[in-house]
Amino acid sequence: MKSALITGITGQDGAYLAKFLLSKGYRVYGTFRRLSTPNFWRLQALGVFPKVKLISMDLGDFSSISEALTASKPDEIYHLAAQSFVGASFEQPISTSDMSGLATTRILEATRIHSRDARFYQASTSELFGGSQLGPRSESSPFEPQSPYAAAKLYAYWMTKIYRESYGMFTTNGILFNHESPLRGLEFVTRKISNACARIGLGLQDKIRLGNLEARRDWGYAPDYVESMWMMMQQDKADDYVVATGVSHSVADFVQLACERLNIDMSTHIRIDKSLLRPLEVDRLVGDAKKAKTLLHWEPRLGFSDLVTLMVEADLKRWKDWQAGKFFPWDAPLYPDANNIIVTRYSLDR
Ligand code: NAP
Ligand code: G4F
Repeated sequence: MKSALITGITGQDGAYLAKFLLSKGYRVYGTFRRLSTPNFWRLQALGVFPKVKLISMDLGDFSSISEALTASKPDEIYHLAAQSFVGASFEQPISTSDMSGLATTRILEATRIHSRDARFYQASTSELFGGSQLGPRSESSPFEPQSPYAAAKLYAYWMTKIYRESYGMFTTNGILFNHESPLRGLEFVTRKISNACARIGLGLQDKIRLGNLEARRDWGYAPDYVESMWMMMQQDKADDYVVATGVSHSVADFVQLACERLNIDMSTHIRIDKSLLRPLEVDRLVGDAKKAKTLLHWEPRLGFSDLVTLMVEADLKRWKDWQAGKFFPWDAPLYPDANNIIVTRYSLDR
């Protein structure tokens, strides 16, 4: 039986990947960090919580990373843990550089020392491309990071390649474009919209405050994307792959479809909040996943319209079940009203 170690198993991708690897017969270990309140709701929602082995680890702590490797003796390491929110990276640029950048070197170094034969996956991102180019981005497109998050991830991308080329280790970069699901964190725009629309539809909320409605992203479905991670790790030779649907939509498109699904009048409920505009924006991102399609035989299964419907319906069902007094693993009732969160970096600078 193969063993896999997933850093960041409590996140969106970590939970879906755990479920996928269990279905493939892996023994799955996952790292979590100590919080004042445990955060295992995604693993519980997918029904895999009792099936994974959990190891406490913090990305800033080399000894805990080493212990995670020696305790799990992994054949495959999926390094997903990071400060993953671009917006927060402007508010916390120094810790983001550490957790989304330098931490990858801590894990690569611990892997070189303790698990040199293990295969290593780095959660790279379409944010590396940044910039203002119009066309689809592939593995050979130039990088032009536009946020502390993207700069940190670019460093991690290069370190992953450097360990491959210096030490002959199997290290791979999955350059994944945005992927979403009902398990997406509530601060990301898609889930913010699906959750707010569900609440508006039920009369629990009146307005959604958003930033740049014109930004365009290539949005796919997270369960499809975690499969590509595993496919990269099964190749004879380590390499880097772009994973994307090849189609981009604007934030306004997402809002419009979500509102249509629930018969909500978009103009009545949407408000633009300038404090949510980023100091530097990536206006549009669309990917060219030809290499992944040809060599990995990976294909996205769920399209944009079905993704919006799936997310809106999932959040609507949750709020209805909650109103009916049902108890189930879920994040939204514990989340503060977005209006109560001050976006310091942006509002102070404007
Ligand atoms: P996510 O839901 O935000 O999950 C991030 C994970 O990292 C969580 O388990 C989190 O733990 C953990 N983490 C954060 N800081 C940590 C620390 N200091 N020590 C230990 N663990 C820490 O992100 P995701 O959407 O699943 O994304 C997974 C990875 O792919 C990230 O590296 C992200 O940058 C990258 N990526 C994501 C996308 C996308 O569209 N989703 C696209 C490209 C790349 P808590 O649960 O305790 O917060
Ligand atoms: O949902 P977002 O916060 O995702 P973003 O910045 O594209 O980053 C996500 O995808 C990356 C892959 O490309 C990952 F690497 C990263 O970890 C993360 O998963 O924002 C999407 C777009 C942005 O242009 C943002 O400015 O939506 C725009 N937007 C407009 N109003 C908003 C809002 N974003 C958020 N979060 N909240 C808003 O109210």
